[in-house]
Amino acid sequence: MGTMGEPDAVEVSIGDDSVDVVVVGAGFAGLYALHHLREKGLTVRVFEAGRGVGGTWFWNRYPGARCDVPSIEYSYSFSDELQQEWEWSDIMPAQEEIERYLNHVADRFDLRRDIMLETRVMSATYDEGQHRWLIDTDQGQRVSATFCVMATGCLSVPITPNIAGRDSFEGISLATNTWPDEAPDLAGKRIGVIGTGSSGVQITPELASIAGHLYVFQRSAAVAWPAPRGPIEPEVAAKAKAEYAEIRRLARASYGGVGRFQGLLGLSAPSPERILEASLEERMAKVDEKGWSAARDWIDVSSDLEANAAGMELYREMIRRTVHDPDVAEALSPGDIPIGCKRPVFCVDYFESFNLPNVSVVDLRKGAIERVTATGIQTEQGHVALDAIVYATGFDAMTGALNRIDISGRDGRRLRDVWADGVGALLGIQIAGFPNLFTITGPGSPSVLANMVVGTEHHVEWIGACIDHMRSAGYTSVEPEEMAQEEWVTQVNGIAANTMFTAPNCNSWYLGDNVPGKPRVFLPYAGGLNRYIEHCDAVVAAGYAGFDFS
Ligand code: NA7
Repeated sequence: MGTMGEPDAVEVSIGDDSVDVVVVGAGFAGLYALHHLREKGLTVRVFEAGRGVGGTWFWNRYPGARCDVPSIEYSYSFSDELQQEWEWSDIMPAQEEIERYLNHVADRFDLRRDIMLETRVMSATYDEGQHRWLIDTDQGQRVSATFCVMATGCLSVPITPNIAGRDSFEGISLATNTWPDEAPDLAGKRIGVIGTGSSGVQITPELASIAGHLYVFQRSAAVAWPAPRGPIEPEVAAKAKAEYAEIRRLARASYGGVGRFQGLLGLSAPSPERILEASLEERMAKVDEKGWSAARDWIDVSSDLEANAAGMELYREMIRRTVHDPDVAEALSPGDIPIGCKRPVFCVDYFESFNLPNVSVVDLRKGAIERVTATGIQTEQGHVALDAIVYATGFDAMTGALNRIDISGRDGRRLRDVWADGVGALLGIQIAGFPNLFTITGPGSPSVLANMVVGTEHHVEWIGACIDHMRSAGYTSVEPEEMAQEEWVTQVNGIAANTMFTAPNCNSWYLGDNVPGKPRVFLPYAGGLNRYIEHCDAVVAAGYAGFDFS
């Protein structure tokens, strides 16, 4: 195997320009789709824009990049040999380890011969007469396929914030989501990080350890939960290998696709106590006992806004206990957004970084960024002179990667236009009007609310079974019935309506708030991976109810 990002040269079988399946993307989803569908005897071609396989784990190679799901659970289940032979070293895997794992998978299952790297799919057009998709790439290829599987990822389109003067900066500009293989040396430099989502929070301690001075430009204070890190104990790894079947079963039977190791995420069920019935002393006693997780350890925090605000006060108390300077603690404290609105961030040494003399927070709630200058960042509060700016500003989530491709379905309808009026997909797997096009972890599926590996494996297997069904019954095309899709979208919206995800004061990338002009709708299915899988199984048992075959 090659080193990170440099796979050995392989012969790619460009072969025939007509295949059974085109898969777009070679991350977790695309690699498994290739393997699984190839095992069924289908011819598969994968196109991947990156220089290497790995998707998210290829692009996000910034210092500190790490998964927030335990490694033992953030791994493929489809091959027992693979899970027995692979050794995870860290409890929560770092980017480098996951990228190495995915390169191993590509080699072990001989996947590379069907993957065209550095090839971006520009358009996908359904030829109704032929019942085939025509896929065009930026390298000038045109391939026709019976099925098109979009394994394009949920967080794969970086956002370039529209900050005036961005290009005028004369120092080093970097982005976490497109971090170069060989980044310039930042040691001793004055560095500004913009953004305090997972990426900004993860890179902060790393940059703090090398910067002359680090300025963290914070628009919304992160709700970041210190989480366990470090090596996996050998006994834990050995036990996991012996019990993988049960670990996988529990994952699919859980809300978030993490079963056995839920405790590591602080996702265990809260105590049955209600914070609104507890005295201040009782609340503080819980902070003394449970630390950060005290804020969430009440049954009513996730369902009642007043209780949620009381939980947030305990969270702020933990910040005050961790950050020495009271003004800095106040600056790092979330305002009135609810716990559970934005995606939780897991962190190590994030708050502690602000106790270092070379780290400052620039609280943009007191005055926004006005522009980037040649020498730094001008905010309404003043100018900060910088040698480097790191953008940790996020992604056009869920729909961005699909809308970036010019997808035309039946009757020439374009996905971008269809979704401009409202995003719809049945089960997050297929879209009405786009026959034989499958989306892996698309909008309306649990996707980013659950362990992505479990979600992608489930979708790939569902798609494989659907194709088997079509082949055995002699069908040439499948697509959702409009009515069934509408009902599913209504169900997805209804579930989200009763959660903190859509509470007042909540803005998040789940809702598309971070992309100017994006329709505001909660995109993932919030009913739990377990319930979702049960629903998908019921659809199949009812003869693919809601799907139209011809
Ligand atoms: P996120 O979670 O979308 O975070 C982006 C951050 O950047 C967030 O704090 C934003 O503030 C901030 N942001 C974005 N644009 C600006 C501008 N123009 N000015 C100031 N601040 C800005 O992206 P990540 O890459 O950290 O994480 C994405 C997911 O990847 C994560 O949830 C994990 O699932 C893995 P805001 O909150 O919008 O006020």
